[in-house]
Amino acid sequence: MMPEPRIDKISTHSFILPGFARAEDEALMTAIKQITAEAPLRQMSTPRGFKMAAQLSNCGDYGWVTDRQGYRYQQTDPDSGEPWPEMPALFQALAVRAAASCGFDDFAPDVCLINCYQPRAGMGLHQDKDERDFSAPIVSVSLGVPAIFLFGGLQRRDKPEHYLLQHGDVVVWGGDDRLRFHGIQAIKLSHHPLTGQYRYNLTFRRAF
Ligand code: MD3
Ligand code: FE
Repeated sequence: MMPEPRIDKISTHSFILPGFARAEDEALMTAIKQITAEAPLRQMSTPRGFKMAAQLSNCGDYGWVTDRQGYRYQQTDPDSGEPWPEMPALFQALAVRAAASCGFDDFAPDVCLINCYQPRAGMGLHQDKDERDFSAPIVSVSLGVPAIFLFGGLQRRDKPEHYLLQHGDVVVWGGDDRLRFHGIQAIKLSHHPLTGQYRYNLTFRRAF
């Protein structure tokens, strides 16, 4: 029998699905390798001129980018001028299934941002607010070495809760939680058989 998928509700409209993507881990990593061969992972600069710790790339109709001009979504890779690689059907189906299992029907992601964290890399507290409307949820898939994610409130000063995200875990958040501050603590040095010392995170969004 298929195991019943577990859903940990961490807030009104936020959910952790432990191991939800595990059965597809090798196919997901193979696709990540193909995408990043076309659109390489790179450390982008923030508008203030700092390099982000995580390396990133995208697939889908749009990609999230940052440089001296600001944060935005665009249809082309700024390094090559080429369109971002297509979002694999496997990615799309996983994100839609995860969203639906948390009550978000008809999720139609047009972006998959790929983050790659090396040991000691993290991501400071921020909101995801570059999307045109906030009615769609966001789905995140964690692969490789574990990370502690910081789940804050709607104000930067709200004290964040800590959750461990492990290989294959999926997080879905939307509705009242869509604009919560969140971040990733610096990754500890460890090893995962599929990813080595790295953590990969896929975030599926509806940008436009
Ligand atoms: C947001 N990425 O790319 S996703 C990002 O793991 C980003 O790479 C992180 O934040 C990463 O913008 C975090 C996981 C996550 C989990 C719970 C949240 C994001 C959340 C709850 C509320 C808002
Ligand atoms: Fe974010």
